[in-house]
Amino acid sequence: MTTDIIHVPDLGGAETVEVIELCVAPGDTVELEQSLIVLESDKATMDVPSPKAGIVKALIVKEGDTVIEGSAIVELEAEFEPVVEAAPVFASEPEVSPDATESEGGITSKAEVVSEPVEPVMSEQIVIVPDIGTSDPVEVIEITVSVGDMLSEDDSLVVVEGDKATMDIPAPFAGEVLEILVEEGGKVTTGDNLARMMAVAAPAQDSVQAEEIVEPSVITIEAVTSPGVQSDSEALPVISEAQELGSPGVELSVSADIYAGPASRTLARELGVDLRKVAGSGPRGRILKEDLQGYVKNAVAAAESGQGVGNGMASGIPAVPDVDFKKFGEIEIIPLKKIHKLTAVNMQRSWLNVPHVTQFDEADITDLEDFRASLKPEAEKRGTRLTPLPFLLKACAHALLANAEFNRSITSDGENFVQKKYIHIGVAVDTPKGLVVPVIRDVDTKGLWQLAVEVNDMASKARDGKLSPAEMQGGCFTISSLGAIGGNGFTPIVNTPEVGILGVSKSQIKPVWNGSEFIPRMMLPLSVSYDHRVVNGADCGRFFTYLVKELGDTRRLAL
Ligand code: CAO
Repeated sequence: MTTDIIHVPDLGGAETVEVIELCVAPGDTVELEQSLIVLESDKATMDVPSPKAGIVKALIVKEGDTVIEGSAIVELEAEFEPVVEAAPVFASEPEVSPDATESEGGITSKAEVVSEPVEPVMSEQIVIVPDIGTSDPVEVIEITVSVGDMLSEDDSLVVVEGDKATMDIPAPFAGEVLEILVEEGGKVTTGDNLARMMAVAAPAQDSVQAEEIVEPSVITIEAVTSPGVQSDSEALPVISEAQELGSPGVELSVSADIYAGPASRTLARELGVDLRKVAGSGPRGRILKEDLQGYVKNAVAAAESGQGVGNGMASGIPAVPDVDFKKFGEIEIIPLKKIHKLTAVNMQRSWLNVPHVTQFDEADITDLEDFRASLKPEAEKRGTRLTPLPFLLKACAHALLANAEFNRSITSDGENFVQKKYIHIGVAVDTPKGLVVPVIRDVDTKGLWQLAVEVNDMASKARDGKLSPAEMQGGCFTISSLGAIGGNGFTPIVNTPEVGILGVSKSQIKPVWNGSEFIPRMMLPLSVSYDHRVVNGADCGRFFTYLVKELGDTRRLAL
């Protein structure tokens, strides 16, 4: 037995990465190459496999930590002498001696029978688009790697989307990405060049030559199913064509736009869980092992209580029946994009878990609008736009500071409130791809001009699809403004685990009674939805009255 410290291996170009999942706990027995932790950079997710079998003595990192190549991650009591000092994340398998036999101690392992680490053979390869089951060009909707990334075999290279399906094209071998030969938004078809890679292969298995063109061996295809058409062959032409062609490399598998790491996928296979039905609670909706465990727990509870698993969330709510709409007229099937699916999951999760109440009020923003109009020339000079939104952000920050119960979250076990001492506010942005919520940080410490610049920057980045996950995390409260679009009021859904959300509708001039006469005032209709487990109607009344007062007196916003 030896005690070893396992370090973060070569990160393939990434400088810092986040620990997003711990796959083991102290006391766990791990096998060679079993995942220890999962790391995520802004470009890729990678498992760190154990370079040896043994028992985990201690975890040196925790979820959310940022690490670099060489950082210590796990203390491991190895069962036997290591084969390699630290297995790289995407290393090829160590060579196994052909005459490997069971040892006297009864332990059979690759580690025992190999005496020397094997130098990988490198060869340059062009990866081409495999048989995608259709002759129509498909769109590259996501490039999941960057030049310099080290990939394992089957790691996703790009995601392509045809009319009826989304496909993940994985690396056909482990190696380094040297060049990406396609662009996001570009069209490709079977046989097109996709990427240039430096393949890493163990000599014994190495059957490819430099510059040889190889096809990815596996592609995963998501069947797009829709109500009433699951049994209709027309609905799945990509898959059925591929199957008819007998394409050996095509494997119907878990959807490419299911965001889950290898450890969760393995567990899902073991448990027989369809990952499409599991809501991910990790960053960017990533499905964690806990999500799978929760799903199975709920499914068992629902089955035992005789309830259905109607909507796939084990809620016991009867499922909406499938309808064959074709019976009633012409239809078109439009597959949901990943962002729509994530929004749907988040909305449903909040709607089902959070007891929502919505209250309404109006703010008199006549003076605010006069002040804003007077600042327009300066805004132009500064090269920015000053809409009502920065004022709303500032007013919400003040209302949150004065009503701290709105700046809380409730823990999932219902035992504690988490009181936040910072004021980060999300702004819902409507983009051509769907709804996203960038978060403006420390709103209470910023002036109107800075907020205007940040809102405009965030909204542009959101529309260009350039927001990083970090820029969409950490919100305490959200503003959803439909003011530029119209409407008198709406009931926004809380962006859980936040407690409240402000809905902003279109301002208009209304007659307001001042005690002796009606006078025209610019009134802004507002709604606040909140989690009734955390705050009650009186709390919201106080929060809302405070907010409306702030908006009615711009001098207060300067305080
Ligand atoms: N009443 C009247 N006019 C309003 C207004 C309101 N409440 N809010 C904004 N406006 C005006 C602005 O002042 C601007 O006009 P001027 O240039 O003359 O000043 C115009 O409407 C356009 O504003 P905008 O929409 O470009 O900018 P914004 O700061 O108000 O909003 C953003 C930015 C990102 C919030 C918005 O573009 C957006 O995406 N809104 C949709 C959010 C959404 O979809 N929410 C629903 C989520 S739940 O499905």
